[in-house]
Amino acid sequence: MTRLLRVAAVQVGRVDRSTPRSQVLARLISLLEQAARQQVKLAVFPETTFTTFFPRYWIEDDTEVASFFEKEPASGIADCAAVKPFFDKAKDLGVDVAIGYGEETPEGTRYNTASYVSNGQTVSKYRKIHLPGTFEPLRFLSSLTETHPTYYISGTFEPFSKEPGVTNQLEKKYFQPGNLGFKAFRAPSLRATCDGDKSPIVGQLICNDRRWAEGWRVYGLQGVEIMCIGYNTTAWAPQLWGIDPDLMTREAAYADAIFHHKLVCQAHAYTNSTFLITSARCGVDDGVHPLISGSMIVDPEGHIVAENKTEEDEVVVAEIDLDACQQGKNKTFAFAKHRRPEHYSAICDRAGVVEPEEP
Ligand code: CDT
Repeated sequence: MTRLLRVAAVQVGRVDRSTPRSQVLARLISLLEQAARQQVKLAVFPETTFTTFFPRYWIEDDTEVASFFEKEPASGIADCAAVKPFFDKAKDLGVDVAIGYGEETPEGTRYNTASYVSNGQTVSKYRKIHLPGTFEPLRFLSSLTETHPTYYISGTFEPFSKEPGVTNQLEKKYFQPGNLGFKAFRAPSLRATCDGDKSPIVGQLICNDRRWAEGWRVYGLQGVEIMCIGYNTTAWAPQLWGIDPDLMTREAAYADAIFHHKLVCQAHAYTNSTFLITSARCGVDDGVHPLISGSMIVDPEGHIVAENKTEEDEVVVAEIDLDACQQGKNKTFAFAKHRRPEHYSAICDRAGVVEPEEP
């Protein structure tokens, strides 16, 4: 039996700090229409899709910070006035969407969130758990190593002196860590369109989460078949990646960032026997902040079956057969037969490294 489904990784190009939401929405709606014309039933969009990737900026004015968040009503993001036209269009076209955005709850708590929305209803919501970066701008790093020892490597960095368009990564400042866990869910709307008797099992992660095996495995243990992951990955930020800017060109840094992106995506899709749809916000924001592309669809054997060709808005489409997940789930990664959780306790017991004693 085959369970065929047409899916898309929707890549979104340059969005500046000053780009109005209305302009972004018009582009997203056009991308939805392009996907629907290709009979796509599930379209995955990037992280913080409706705005630029604002955690790169040190912003003191909370009115500006707030402008990057959607005030999400209890009924879900599809009812949020500022972005409703996008979800109305997806509903009209019969396309399920997984999309990332800055969420502000009715109580005022802010998260880096992705919602899976079908027919105008939120089916599942994920809040980013691994928030990378710092609480304070990197130029203050050395003075903060004592107050925030968990997050800083000691030593001094002087990135501002080398790069005028320096990129911060202030997600710890702007977002609370996600509190919804790694919850897989069924997508019943896709059951009718893929030729099978079971609804696909779907999971969501956001950007930096894709580098951590832990979240993937929690989804793998729920039988996930389609992972949806949007991201904003800085293409040139030696102060973040720990690479000496004097030894590395921008081209080499970009290639390395793409290499690591593909390495983790393909490996984790393979070891959890799942398809992956992963979508970039890319381009050079404000003309000075480069983000990698690399939008792609990966199969459960870890192969890339479709990928982006540009650094701009683009719909990357593939027809996938969900039954291809069964080979890995039943053989190499038949978890119930081969896993040994009695030896994995350190993964849950601690966050940091405890080295063995010297003999
Ligand atoms: N958005 C996001 O999570 N970006 C991170 C950058 C890491 S910088 C240390 C990423 O993992 O791509």
